[in-house]
Amino acid sequence: MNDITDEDYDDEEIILEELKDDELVEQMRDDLYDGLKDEIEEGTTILLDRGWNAEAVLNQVLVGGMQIVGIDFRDGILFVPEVLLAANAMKGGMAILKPLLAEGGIEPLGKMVVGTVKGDIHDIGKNLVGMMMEGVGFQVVDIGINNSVDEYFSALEEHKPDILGMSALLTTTMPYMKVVIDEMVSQGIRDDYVVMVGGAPLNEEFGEAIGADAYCRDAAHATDLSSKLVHNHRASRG
Ligand code: B1M
Repeated sequence: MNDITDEDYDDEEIILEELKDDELVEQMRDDLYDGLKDEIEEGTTILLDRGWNAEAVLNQVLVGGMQIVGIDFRDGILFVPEVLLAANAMKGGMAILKPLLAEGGIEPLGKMVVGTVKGDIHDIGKNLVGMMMEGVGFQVVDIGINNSVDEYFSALEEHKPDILGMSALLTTTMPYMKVVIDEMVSQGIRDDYVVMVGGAPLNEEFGEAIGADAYCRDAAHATDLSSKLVHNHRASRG
């Protein structure tokens, strides 16, 4: 007689360590979707132990998984509480990857103040940009979310960075980037900084229209551009 019931199957525990790499990646994407932070941390550690590099774990597992969450959020399949749990799980994995992504840097190439604009609390992309910038050797001052013009200006005054980085994920908050840049122009400080902007709803035309030096479609693009922009900016100022 077979004593195994449906409940036994439901309760069957998945041992992440026993999965092959491709199965583990699939499982971690499911776990991210379900907001299981402990499992994401464990899976991240397993992949690193198996020789995966931090960027591959970040892009193939965490960012890839978050894209699926984004699509289902857009389509009304997931709601804010579930997305928050997924974001929290992603942050757990990112915290493990952060020191490894930062290892690439030798001496600071420059300094960046980065923050999400007023009215906007999305910070995963901004955090990722900060981590990747640290990874290529920039010193990063992260001023968090929901930043007003005054808060950006205080940070510029205090930290005197080469780059001001602004992030926005909402079509309703992205215009605030122009408010900040316009105020920089009025105060005569616009040319003291390289201004980089990014976030899912932005594009190249928007970046140009608001007077930013660069629109960055993703964190890798931000790191690619930043050294060149800072170099040119310093050269132009003698
Ligand atoms: Co929000 N949300 N959300 N959300 N959320 C979006 C952005 C949305 C597109 C979802 C959707 O409908 N498909 C939609 C915006 C629609 C629009 O404006 N057109 C949306 C909405 C509507 C909302 C709320 C209004 C929902 C509500 O309450 N009804 C609300 C707004 C709250 C507020 O900010 N005032 C809200 C809330 C939330 C959560 C709190 C639940 C959570 C945020 C958690 C957190 O960040 N701590 C959340 C999330 C997670 C998302 C999605 C699903 C994922 C965003 C993300 O983290 N992506 C998002 C859907 C989506 O984008 N697919 C969505 C992963 C991240 C790595 O990518 O942030 O694009 P991203 O960053 C990239 C690039 O854009 C770029 O590099 C990064 C890395 O490669 N980049 C920069 C970003 N900033 C940069 C700065 C740079 C350079 C590059 O230089 C300085």
